[in-house]
Amino acid sequence: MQRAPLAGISGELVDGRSPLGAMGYGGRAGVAWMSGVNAPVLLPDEAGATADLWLAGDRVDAGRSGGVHWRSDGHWMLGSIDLEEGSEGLEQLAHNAYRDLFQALQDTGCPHLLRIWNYLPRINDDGGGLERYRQFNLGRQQAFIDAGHGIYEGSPAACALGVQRGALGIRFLAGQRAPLAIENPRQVSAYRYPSAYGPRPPTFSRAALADIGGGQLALFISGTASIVGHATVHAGDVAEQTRETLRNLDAVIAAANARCSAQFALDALDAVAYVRHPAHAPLVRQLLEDALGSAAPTLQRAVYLEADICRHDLLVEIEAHAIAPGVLRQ
Ligand code: 3EB
Repeated sequence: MQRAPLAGISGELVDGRSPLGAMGYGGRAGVAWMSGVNAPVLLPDEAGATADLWLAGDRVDAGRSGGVHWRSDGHWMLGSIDLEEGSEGLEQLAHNAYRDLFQALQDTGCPHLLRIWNYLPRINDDGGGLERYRQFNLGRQQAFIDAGHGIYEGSPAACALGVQRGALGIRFLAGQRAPLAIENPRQVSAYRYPSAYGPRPPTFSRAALADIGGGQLALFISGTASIVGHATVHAGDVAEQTRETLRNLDAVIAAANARCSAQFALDALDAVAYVRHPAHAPLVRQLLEDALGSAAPTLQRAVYLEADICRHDLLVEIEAHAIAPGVLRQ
């Protein structure tokens, strides 16, 4: 399996292995980036299935910045944080994690965040009067403010999923140029959610569009769910939630296409579908097939993971990325 690597590449990928690393799921040897994230793979059951993001470079440095382990080729940086929760609580833990994340950006000379994956233990549990996801949002936003980073337009693309147990796990990709942040016209920007969803809103953009060199653009689509405006729609109905999620993905892809010469498409993505209930995975896959056709690359490559979604009434969330030739329209 070979994927278009991000910029600054020289040399071939051999057996799918790159010097910098890969992000993917499926447990194939050499694709360990997301391992340690406690979100079980539900489908497909064949070994080797992944939704990969490959990076490669000439010379790769590895290092640590506080709790962050990173690898960087000088152009791109992949970072990884796993913090066990002690008595400090999730708000403080998230604050610490993101403080170190911003330090890693400085240490590696890759100041711009493109994409963040957040995995929170017991995301929907009560954390002493406030849901744990809302505690996380407090600590995350404060760390952005402390780092002098904006908390509205220009926030990185992200997802935030719940795992049953283990450490707070964060994976991220940074680079040397700021990506173009994309919002979804069907949805209120998450960083403008009203306080009914928590005292501080989440800090992410709906997607990020980045020039990765070599005439290629990368589109990173944040976790996307059955939210219209700021409200959850189709509570309790996984089928309708999946269809609404596909409409949201279509809309954010159209918004991205309006900002570049590339034509990204719903049926040609590397996607990860998270389902709250493992028994729903076959139905979600069937609905993707009904919508996209069985030959669609998105369907062929999709990986289905078990995870809790950041609102208790959401049953499914889909994140994706794609690479296509093109240039940005600023
Ligand atoms: C939503 O649209 C669903 O907190 O980083 C999606 C993507 C969601 C990212 C985050 C949360 C996050 O609000 C949840």
